Amino acid sequence: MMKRILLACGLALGLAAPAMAQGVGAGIPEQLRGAWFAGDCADPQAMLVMTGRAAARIEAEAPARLWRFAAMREASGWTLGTAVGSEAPRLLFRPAAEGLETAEPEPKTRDDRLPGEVSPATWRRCPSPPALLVATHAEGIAVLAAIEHMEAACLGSAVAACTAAIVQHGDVSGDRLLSVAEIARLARGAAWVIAAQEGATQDVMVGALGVGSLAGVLAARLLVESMDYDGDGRISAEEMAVDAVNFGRAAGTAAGQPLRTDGLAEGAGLLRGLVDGLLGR
Ligand SMILES: [Ca+2]
Repeated sequence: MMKRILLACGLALGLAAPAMAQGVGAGIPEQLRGAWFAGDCADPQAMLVMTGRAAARIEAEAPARLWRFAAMREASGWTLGTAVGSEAPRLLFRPAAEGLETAEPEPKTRDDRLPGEVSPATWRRCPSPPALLVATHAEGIAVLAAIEHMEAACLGSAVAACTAAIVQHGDVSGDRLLSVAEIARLARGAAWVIAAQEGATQDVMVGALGVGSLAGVLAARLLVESMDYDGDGRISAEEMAVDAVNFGRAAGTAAGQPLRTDGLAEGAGLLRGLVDGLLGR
């Protein structure tokens, strides 16, 4: 049953548990959020996207980087963000005349010596960034932001509040239900976030989106089929929470025999990448 609840609550990522949100305070200042570009706006060398508590750096050739900040504080005139992950990667950022400056300190640089021997990168706003860049990354960025909202709502909250937040932030059409397409969008966005987290190059990210797209639609269909109790083709927050709300009251029966679960596990496997997380598991 817990697995089911996890599936229900799991339209998030097997990244970090959201328990670390506590260290970022109000997060990245509003005026620094959004997309920034390095170089010429017509053909930028790199894009940096800042959300409430994450930064994603996408480059034409070099591997992508994604910092999901667990802690944020002032350091020598910069904001120092420390991200989740085994190496706790750090990113320094501050407003600058042109827009934004960032620096990625060497892992060995002590906090009291920041920024150390690195030259900062300068970022600017571009009123109309290249359409291909926008088309490739817009959905992933939107889902990254939605996941932050879901994590914030799910942290330490009851399952019903968590599922309500998943529906609220995954719902595109405004009917307060999740359709196959809306769940598939979350899956594609999750594939983007995972690719960025794993340091994929842009080419690889585009490929991952293709694969994620296919797997995402299958996983979304499976999820809808498995939880759409009223048969309207969409999932409500209540449908997601049904087992959790009745948790502890299901006594079961000794009759019958276990059904084959291989296929189920495989289907669930598609969702695994989306699953671990929102309830901090
Ligand atoms: Ca909807």
